[in-house]
Amino acid sequence: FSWEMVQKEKHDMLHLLDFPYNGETRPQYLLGDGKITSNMHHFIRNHGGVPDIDEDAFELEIGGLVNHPIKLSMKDLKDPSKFPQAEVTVTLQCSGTRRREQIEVYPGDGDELINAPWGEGAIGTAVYRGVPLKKVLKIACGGILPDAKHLEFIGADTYFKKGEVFNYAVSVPWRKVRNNEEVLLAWEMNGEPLPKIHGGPLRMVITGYIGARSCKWVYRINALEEPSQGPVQRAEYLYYTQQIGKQNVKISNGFSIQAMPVSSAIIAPSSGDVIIHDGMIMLKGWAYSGGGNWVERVEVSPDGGHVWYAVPQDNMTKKHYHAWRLWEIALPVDAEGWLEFCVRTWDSSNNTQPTYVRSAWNWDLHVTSSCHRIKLYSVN
Ligand code: MTE
Ligand code: MO
Repeated sequence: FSWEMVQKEKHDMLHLLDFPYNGETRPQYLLGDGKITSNMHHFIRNHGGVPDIDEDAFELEIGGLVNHPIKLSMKDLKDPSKFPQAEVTVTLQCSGTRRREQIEVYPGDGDELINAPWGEGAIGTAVYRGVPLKKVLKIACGGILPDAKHLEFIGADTYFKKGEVFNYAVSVPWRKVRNNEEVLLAWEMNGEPLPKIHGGPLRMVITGYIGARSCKWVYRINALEEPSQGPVQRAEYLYYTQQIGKQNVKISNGFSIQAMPVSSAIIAPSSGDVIIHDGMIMLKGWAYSGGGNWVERVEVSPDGGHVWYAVPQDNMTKKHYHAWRLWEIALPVDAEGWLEFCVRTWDSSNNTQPTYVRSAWNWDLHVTSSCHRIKLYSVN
């Protein structure tokens, strides 16, 4: 898989890393067409190369603690007389979204591959079509065994760590899949065959969880008693308390991040812009909450968080279990000079965001869920 292919398939991304390819969505495409991010501009996050899989020869193997281990071709999976299909609008958010703000506080171990310096565009929303994994396990495998507590997904891509080669492998609790008809084995994205760079021919789509669990190029699923032993599951995507740093960081001190918390960002204007206006400044952005919560309320402040204005519900895309809401608001602003604008969101469980990024800081710099703050120069 070459850089030229990325350029051909994708253009106009913010390129973070050439290999493995990591690209961020530009702000103008985040606020693009309704709530959907186009395939051309959806962010890309890879740990290794992009496998070139022949869909006709491809088989998904399901094993471990299931009643009947089985292999399924794409033709089997796509046969509606075998498995019921579903279409779900899902926001995928990388747990590294807005990491740049944490890097400014303190850069952690500075590993660019694991801790890429994402801004506000490591998030995107697409309509995925596929089959609910729950149905495949029931219909094709006769269900899973009582001891199985986790489902492991193995991707066909490989990457190096400490001199060894690994397949990308992650797991989620079986409970998440059992309770959720919208966790998909997906082959279509926004009405097109799933692009190779997004995991084609087949990927997991795990609603409400960090992007990392939505394994691309999934070719093997195992029902297990314990979480996956793969290094991505065991050693990455861990949340450490704030006392954890270089001296005392060890895997057993972290906990595995699964559901995404409530978060939001101001996408336009950009921090540092000079705004010439007649007493109103227009702000636009996204707001999202994972774990089956939806966004109820978005508030914006023109003075660093003293006075807050609620975004009218009519100025937001509609409520959705698994997708963000895009919002916009014209804020009354009298003051001139540098002003700090910020946004905070409440979700359907009445969760809201930490006030400052310092409270969200953690060694691996995941889940920057604090109020997003930008500086604008106001000329009134
Ligand atoms: N699956 C495989 N096989 N390999 C990967 O590197 N990256 C994960 C996840 N699935 C990854 C993967 C991460 S960290 C994220 S955020 C999402 O894919 C990104 O999905 P996208 O590239 O389609 O936006
Ligand atoms: Mo991610």
